[in-house]
Amino acid sequence: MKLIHLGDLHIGKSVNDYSMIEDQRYILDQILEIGAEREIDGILIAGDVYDKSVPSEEAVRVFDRFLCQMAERKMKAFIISGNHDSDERLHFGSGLFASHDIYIASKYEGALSRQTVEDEHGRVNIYLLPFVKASQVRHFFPEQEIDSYDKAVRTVIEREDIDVRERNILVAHQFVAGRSGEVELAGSENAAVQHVGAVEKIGADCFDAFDYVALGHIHSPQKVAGDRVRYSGSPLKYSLSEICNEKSVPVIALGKKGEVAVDLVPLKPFRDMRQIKGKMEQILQKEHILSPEDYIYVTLTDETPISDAMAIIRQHYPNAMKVDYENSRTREGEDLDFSRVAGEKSFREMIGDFYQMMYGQEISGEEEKIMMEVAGEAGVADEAD
Ligand SMILES: [Mn+2]
Repeated sequence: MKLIHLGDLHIGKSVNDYSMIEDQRYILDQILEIGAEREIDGILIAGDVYDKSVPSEEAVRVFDRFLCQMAERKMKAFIISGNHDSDERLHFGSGLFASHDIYIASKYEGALSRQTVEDEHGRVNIYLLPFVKASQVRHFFPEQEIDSYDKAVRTVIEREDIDVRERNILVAHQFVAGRSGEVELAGSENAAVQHVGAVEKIGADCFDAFDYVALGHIHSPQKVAGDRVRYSGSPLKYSLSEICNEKSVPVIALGKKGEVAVDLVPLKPFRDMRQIKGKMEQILQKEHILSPEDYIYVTLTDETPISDAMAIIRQHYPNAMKVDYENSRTREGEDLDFSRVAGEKSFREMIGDFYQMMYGQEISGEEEKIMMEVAGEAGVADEAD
């Protein structure tokens, strides 16, 4: 049996004010093509189907089309909610969709939804765990002491009657800490994920009963514990910090019990998100302009700032997202050891040095006076400083 593992689609997301909807429709079509080529039986979607709990009309249309195409191609779908999804809205129609082998679990109701599919090697049980917080699980098991996400997920799994002689898969949307070290964040997860506390981390060993765990929540593709517990990552780059991520879809081939092979199939986006670096003059040379429609992060190495740099760049790269500089001035800034500087200099001297660094000339008496007044009011320096 072959399955595709997806997560963090975030349909409807905008990045730096650019709507990703066209890119998302394109990548979902590509995923269906990969599925058809590899003759997959089903798709696991590990939460964050939508970017917002109230998705836009466009976003709903894109997901509706994806579901219909899966059904048309006789691919089964196993879908859970992520923290970005509304459990009620994602639940809509799920009772009817099940007759087309589209299974959606968007809310934990005291037991996991389990779907069993069969192939020549026997049964495969697919357990669907929608995104849960400790408080939601505590509600169903008031007698248990559930004070962390780890305890919550363990409680949920323990009460399932998992037949470990059969093949078992779990689809979940949680922050799972690997056996060795930390998971690598992509940067486009929401702030809550990035500042996740110990309370929200789940030990990977609670998944020992499963042959494969399809995780969502973290946007960088990675394995968490061996090959069989992994994050598929988002199918597209959703922040500039993901420029170096290579996005892919894991295709899981299940053989006999104990035989799991994961093949990462690279995805080719409609528009890539990438960085270009150089002097303005160079980057605008015709022969250097490749795939101008890409989402571009430009780092200019010109020594003098260029006014309206973004407007100039967008004439050639209409989807340029950000411009910054890397030159002797920014490097000088990096080299400064601020703690040492602060330890030895007065506030007045530091302001003078900073002004010199930014404008390449000495601060005037008038400007210095204003700075000292403001600093005095803010309480960071007194007049005598
Ligand atoms: Mn997400």
